[in-house]
This record gives sequence, C-alpha cells and structure tokens, in this order.
Amino acid sequence: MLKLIVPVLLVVLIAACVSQTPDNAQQNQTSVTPPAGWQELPPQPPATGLKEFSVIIGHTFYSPSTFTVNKGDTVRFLANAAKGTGTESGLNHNHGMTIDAYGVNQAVAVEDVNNPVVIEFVADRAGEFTIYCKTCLDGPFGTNHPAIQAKLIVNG
Ligand SMILES: [Cu+2]
Repeated sequence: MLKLIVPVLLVVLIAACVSQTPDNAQQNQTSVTPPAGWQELPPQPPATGLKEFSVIIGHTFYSPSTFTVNKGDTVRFLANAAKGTGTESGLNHNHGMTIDAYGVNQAVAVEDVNNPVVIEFVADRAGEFTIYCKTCLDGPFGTNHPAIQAKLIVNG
C-alpha cells in the first residue's frame, strides 16, 4: 500500500508545482520591472579605506586578538603595552607587534593610551596572517616568553 501512496503523492506534488509555475513567473516578472531610468551598476569591489584599531599588548595576550580588513585597506594600529608590562613600569623587556608578510616589526613600550605607538601599512595581499611579538622573543625571555599571538584577516 505504501509503495503506491508515495508515487501518487509525488505526482500530486509535481502537478501542483507545475500548475503554479506560470502564475509565479508572471508575478516575479512584474515585481522586478525596473523603474524608468534605472541602470544596473557594475559589480563593486569591497569598500576600502582606513581601518584603525586600538590594541593593548600584555605579557600573555593581544587585545583584541583578531583584526579583519579588506584587501587594499590601510591598517592603522594604535598600540600600547598593557599597564605594568612596559619598560615604563620597570619591566625588563618590551612587547611589540610583528607581521612577517607585511614587514611589520615594531616594539611597543608605551602605556599611555593617549599617546600610542602608531603602526600603519596597506593590506595589499589577502589571507590570514599571524601577529606575534618578535620583540619579546628577541628580549631576555627569548622563546620562554609566552607565545602571544593575534590574527590579521585580509578579505580579498
Ligand atoms: Cu612579555
């Protein structure tokens, strides 16, 4: 019995769809008729511009730890060491931001959010790039320093 019902149901469903198609097509055509003078725009590239981020670098973290931009954007980090972690607080090493693919390698010793270290570059290649702290690794801790990392995502 079930073997018979399934094909019958399918036929009914298909018939219902087919019978509605002309109506739907007509409605759709009517609803998308462009107004007079309307022109279709060519595909637009993603908007590019300046993307500015305030970054705090701690002994064990970047905050925030993910930065997302579009290819072609100018990226500007306004970077500070977290309170108590820079040389201003007597700690014996600096922190910083390094992005190998973009040639960025900048120590960040200041702890004044009103006077940050400015790191700026054009994100001209798409992909995911690791931000790490070469300044820490080159300092007295060496590879024993916590491997602080963040991520730059450049959408192409
Ligand atoms: Cu550190």
